[in-house]
Amino acid sequence: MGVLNTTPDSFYDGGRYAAFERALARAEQMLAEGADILDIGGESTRPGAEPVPEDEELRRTVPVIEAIAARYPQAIISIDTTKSRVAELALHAGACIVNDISGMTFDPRMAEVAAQAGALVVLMHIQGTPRTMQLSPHYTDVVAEVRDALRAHAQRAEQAGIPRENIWLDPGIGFGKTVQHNLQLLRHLPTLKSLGYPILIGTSRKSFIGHLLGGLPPEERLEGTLATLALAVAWGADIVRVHDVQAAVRTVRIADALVREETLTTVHTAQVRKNESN
Ligand code: HH2
Repeated sequence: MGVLNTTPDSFYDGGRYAAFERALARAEQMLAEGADILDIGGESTRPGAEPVPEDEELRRTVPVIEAIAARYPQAIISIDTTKSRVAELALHAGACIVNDISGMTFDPRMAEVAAQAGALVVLMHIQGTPRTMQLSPHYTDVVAEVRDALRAHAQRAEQAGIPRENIWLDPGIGFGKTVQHNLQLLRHLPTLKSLGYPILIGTSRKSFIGHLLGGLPPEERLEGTLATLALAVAWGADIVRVHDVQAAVRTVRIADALVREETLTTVHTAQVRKNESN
């Protein structure tokens, strides 16, 4: 899953793809580099970020989704949002996945919108909100608490009419977690896998990598990111959300070949296509 933020302020690609033509060119490049999914976001969720008004998020995302869907019909498009209206219009414009960092808890209509559209959902764990999440993350047992929260998110989604096979889970690396919490969650991915859903991991260029490397900025966190991807795949991750598609594809293909008998990326792509309703 390649990240395409049409925001002015995302922590790594903010401002790079806010212009329409630049966003389209980036989409084309990521597809050429082997991305199966493009995740389009119009609101930064970096620590301390303030919410973006719905109209502005729509303005940033919907025209880009429409244009990508028209120009690259093979692209599988995901909308990275917590707002049901944004999800609804993005699905109408050609997206088929809703990636919700709140696990569909911030907006009470989100599950209904996703269910009605037949969308696949990514349900992520977050402690708090982007504005507050890094102030003082606290868990007694981070792995058990995130597992239980993700199980509850999946159950709520199924009760709202989203079929089990349309649900992916994500522990939310960096979302209300210390460096140690992130490391524990990655190390214990098999515990999250035991819930029985595909697992998505988003470590790309995040601050725990910079921290572990003595304070490197986002621009210098590629190798660290690739190390997390290889191990995440070995520990059971099914989808990785990344800024650097070519490097990530090469890394996970080798990791996959070493630890798995089939390339699950292909399986999931087929699954999303099958579920696609628009
Ligand atoms: N991370 C970010 C945004 N969305 N979605 C999922 N499912 N998992 C993640 O780990 C995840 C996510 C943060 O990264 P980015 O989009 O690059 O930054 P920003 O929130 O500043 O736009």
